[in-house]
Amino acid sequence: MKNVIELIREAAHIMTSPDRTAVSVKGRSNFVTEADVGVQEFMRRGLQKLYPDYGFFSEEQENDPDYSKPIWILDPIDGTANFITHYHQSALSLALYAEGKVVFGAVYNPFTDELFTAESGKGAFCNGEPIHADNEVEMLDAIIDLGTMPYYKDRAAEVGRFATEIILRASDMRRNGSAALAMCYAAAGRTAAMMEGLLQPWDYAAGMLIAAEAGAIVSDWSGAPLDPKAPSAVLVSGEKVHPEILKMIKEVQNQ
Ligand code: 2AM
Ligand code: CA
Repeated sequence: MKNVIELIREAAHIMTSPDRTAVSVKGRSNFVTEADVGVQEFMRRGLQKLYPDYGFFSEEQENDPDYSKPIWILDPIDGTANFITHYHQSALSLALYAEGKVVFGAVYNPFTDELFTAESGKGAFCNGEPIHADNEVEMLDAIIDLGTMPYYKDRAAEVGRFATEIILRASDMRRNGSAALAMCYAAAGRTAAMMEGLLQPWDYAAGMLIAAEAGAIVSDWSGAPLDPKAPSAVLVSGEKVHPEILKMIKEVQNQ
């Protein structure tokens, strides 16, 4: 996948070049910039050249995915709101889905120059160094990244209840703003877990492989495995906190 990594790094220049943050709005708290489209088109053309037979599924285009052959799943910029405000927590997220599972994932933040990668069965890496989830941390000491689903305002009160319970039961809460990076940070043990109530395949397809290969537990909010073909709630966590977080989710949803 060396050629794909090179392509990703090249595409990410579009994110770091000035004057690319011109915004159009897809919905409330849901943005798209010139750079989103620029990165997508660069990747689409590049991947098409390298792998002419593979499909291409991406956030900023109409999709009619055919999962019977290998297909790329791209979020050209995950963390677009961060991108617009120069918060520097935004990443290109690319997964390859083949024969029923994600076989390759890469999440690249050009602002920190951190590249998270995984191939199935071969471990997970940040800039070539192996990463591991924190499978020892207990709930009391856990730092948990809670995605706030800002585009689903009807779920704001639920997010508030989760924030309260995280602060009470764990050590503290974080909110990165890029789901893909939040998954990689949990994969690298920088947080004990990340959770968000509804994400799209392009948000989590790469992160789910990176996290699993780093030894994290990856599931939806009922504890079931994730299916990268469909929108889902996402939980990535260390082993010890996983049952505690599933219990918290059940309790908050029954409140
Ligand atoms: P984006 O920056 O690519 O839009 C923020 O909580 C996280 O949710 C980000 O990773 C963001 O990705 C993603 N997101 C934004 N809009 C979304 C939507 N309508 N459905 C699901 N996820 C979304
Ligand atoms: Ca995006």
